[in-house]
Amino acid sequence: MTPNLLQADVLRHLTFTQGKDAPHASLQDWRLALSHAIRDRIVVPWFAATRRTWADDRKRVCYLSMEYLIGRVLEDAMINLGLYDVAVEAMAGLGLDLRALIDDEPDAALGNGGLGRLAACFMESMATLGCPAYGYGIRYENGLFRQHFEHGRQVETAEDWLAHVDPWEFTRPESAYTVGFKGQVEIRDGREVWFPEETVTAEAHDTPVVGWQGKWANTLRLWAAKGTADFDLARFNRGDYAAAAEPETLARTLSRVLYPDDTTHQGKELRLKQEFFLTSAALQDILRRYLANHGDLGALPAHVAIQMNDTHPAIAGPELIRLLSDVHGLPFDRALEIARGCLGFTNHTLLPEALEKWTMSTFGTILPRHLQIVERIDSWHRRNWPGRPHYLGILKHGEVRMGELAFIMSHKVNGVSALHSQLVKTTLFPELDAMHPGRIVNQTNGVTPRRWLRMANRPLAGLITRTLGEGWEADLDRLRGLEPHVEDAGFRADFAAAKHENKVALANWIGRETGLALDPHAIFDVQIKRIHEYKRQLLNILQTVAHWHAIRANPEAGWVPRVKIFGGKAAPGYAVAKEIIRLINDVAEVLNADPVTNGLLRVIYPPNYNVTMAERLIPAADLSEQISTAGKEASGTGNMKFMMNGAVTIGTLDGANVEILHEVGAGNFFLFGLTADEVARRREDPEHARKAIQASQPLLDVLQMIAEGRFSPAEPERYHGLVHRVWHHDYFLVASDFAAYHAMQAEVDRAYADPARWWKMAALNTARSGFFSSDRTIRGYMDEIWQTTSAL
Ligand code: 26Y
Repeated sequence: MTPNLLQADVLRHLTFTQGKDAPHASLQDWRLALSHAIRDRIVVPWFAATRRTWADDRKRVCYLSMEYLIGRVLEDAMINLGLYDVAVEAMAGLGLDLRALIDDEPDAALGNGGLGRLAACFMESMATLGCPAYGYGIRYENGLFRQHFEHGRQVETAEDWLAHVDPWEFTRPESAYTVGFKGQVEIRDGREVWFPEETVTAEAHDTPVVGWQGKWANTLRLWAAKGTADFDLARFNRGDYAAAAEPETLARTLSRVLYPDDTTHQGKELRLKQEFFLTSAALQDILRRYLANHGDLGALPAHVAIQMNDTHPAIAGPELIRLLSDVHGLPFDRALEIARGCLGFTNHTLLPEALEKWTMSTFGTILPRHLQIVERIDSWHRRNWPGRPHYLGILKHGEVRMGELAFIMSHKVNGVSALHSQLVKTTLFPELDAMHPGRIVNQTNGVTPRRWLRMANRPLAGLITRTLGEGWEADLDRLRGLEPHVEDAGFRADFAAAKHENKVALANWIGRETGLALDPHAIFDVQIKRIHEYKRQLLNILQTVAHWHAIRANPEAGWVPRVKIFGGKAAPGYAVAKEIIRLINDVAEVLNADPVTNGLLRVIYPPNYNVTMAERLIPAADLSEQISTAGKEASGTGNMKFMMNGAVTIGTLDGANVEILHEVGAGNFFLFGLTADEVARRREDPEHARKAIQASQPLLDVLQMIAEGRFSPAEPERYHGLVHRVWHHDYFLVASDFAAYHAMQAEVDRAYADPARWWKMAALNTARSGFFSSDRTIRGYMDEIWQTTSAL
């Protein structure tokens, strides 16, 4: 591919796909034309991969996920195809700046946070590894809401990524399935038959996902909901226009919006319908494809592995049984065994509020046949494991418990970090683990180094290639080869220069966005993730205030300048998280306006954190904040991205931090805080918070200042509730971990003030991050859960 050839392709698409003449083309027209030209190049390996999979009759992975947090596609696709430099030249030849075109693309934000971003990294790694796979999801018209701040408060507005054309998708009106809801079950010819009362059509939209160097491509198949009932022409002719369109409108609500909660399950009917919509369409698609060249459904598990991304698609168990038995005539027990042979379940959270449960009445109304099947699964399980404790079961207290259902219907259940998998065994499913030893396994999460290092951090990626040669992107353990170089002052200077370049770029962007000037020599200290009490942004902001207070008391004490950067959204209904957002913004306003301190400490909270913003922030970070209450963060994946990009972690022994610490070594990680066991014990003391506050003068001062309205002078009592919570309902142990965190932050300052020490730590973080490539994770799933091999 030469720049001239690409240019010709772009002009052809501008003319014949966009229908635009170059002199009248907008930036968006050019972006779409370039995207189509790039997509053409993906189609070649995509077809080849599909043909190969069919020809070899290979086992396929079907990944079922309610969320895919993809971000932008164009740059990633160009990098994986090796066309980035060609594109720079091609577009320059047309008088266009490639960067501007890349920045014109909206983020595909079909996810809330970690779970959705993990699914996106997995899709890329499966394509890189040549693991034949389909990702199944929902084509939400409105992805995760946009966030802006009004007087410091989060305000949500609808996101509309599909308002403009999505150039990456292929619409497949011919691949459509009917999905039913409600209605009755009747016996016909001795078999249960479900007669749904409502039906919708699931229409497939395919996006090819290309792997590193374009050797393989898989499909992300997203379902859009459409009405099945014919448009009511009679009503329309009578002038009843709205009613005529009603069935269509109702159906479309199914793929209208992404639920913006990631921790509180609310039992909403529409959510259950969305989950069934995704799952049923995917399973029908899987069976259709299988039956196209196989007759024996008994061999299904040898040909498809179906992975449930958390419990959200856990209705897959009963639905697969229904399709196999009610539709294809297999006996129930046989159908159950086949389904279990195909299904795997990944758990992503220990928080009880996030575990899905449906009242039997909601469940039975929407999915009457599935409720019967769930009852049979539950009694099958009780029969076969007679020692099962009476309090255990899928159906308990009038509820359907999706965690138990997913567990029982899977041949493997996995957690997402070593600690988390251990806690899944001991706290979430201890009885089921004892009944089914070996079913729970661990697959520590990972992230794709193509997007998160090669693409997001060109300066560092360039240094790595100059030092190690080409090809490390698909063999990340090779980063270990950097280790000997960290003793070399010249290499450390190069490493620091790459970081500095990213910090300057970030400072410029923040300057443009917020008007605030940042000192790129300061420590860039970053906490970006969903806002949640357990993630403890509150601990961070309280410590920031303590630090400010200390600087004010003694401004000439030789402080190391710091920029505190926050990013993240709160679920719209999560009041405490929203108060924390407001507090961060209020504190920022006071601190950034303080002439005594603002050369030494700044607080920045750019609104609307998303994948693209993460790509700007992570490469520029010196310090990665991973400070959750131990035992609460299943894994974390941001922590891995920071490590790869040469940021040092300040963190607790939680989630994958444990493994990061193990890889990087204690000398290169700022560890503090209670362990998961200690957390549990500390909570037993009802006075834990009061004692911790009274033992720490800085914390006492900070809480006092906030309670007095120092950061909310117009409304001094604004944070009384929040401060009261820390004193009296500190479930997440902010107070108990404060002193250790505060002390460790001082240690960070000392380390940063010694450049030889700091840059060695930073470089070792990159050098030892190879384990956290999602390629390693996917290989683990392929070997231990899916029993599939690479087609490459
Ligand atoms: C049912 C609904 C309330 C719900 C929706 C989304 C429940 C949970 C979620 C999302 C959970 C999630 O994102 N969990 C995160 O998964 C990451 C990938 O495994 C982990 O790294 C991270 O620790 C975990 O919080």
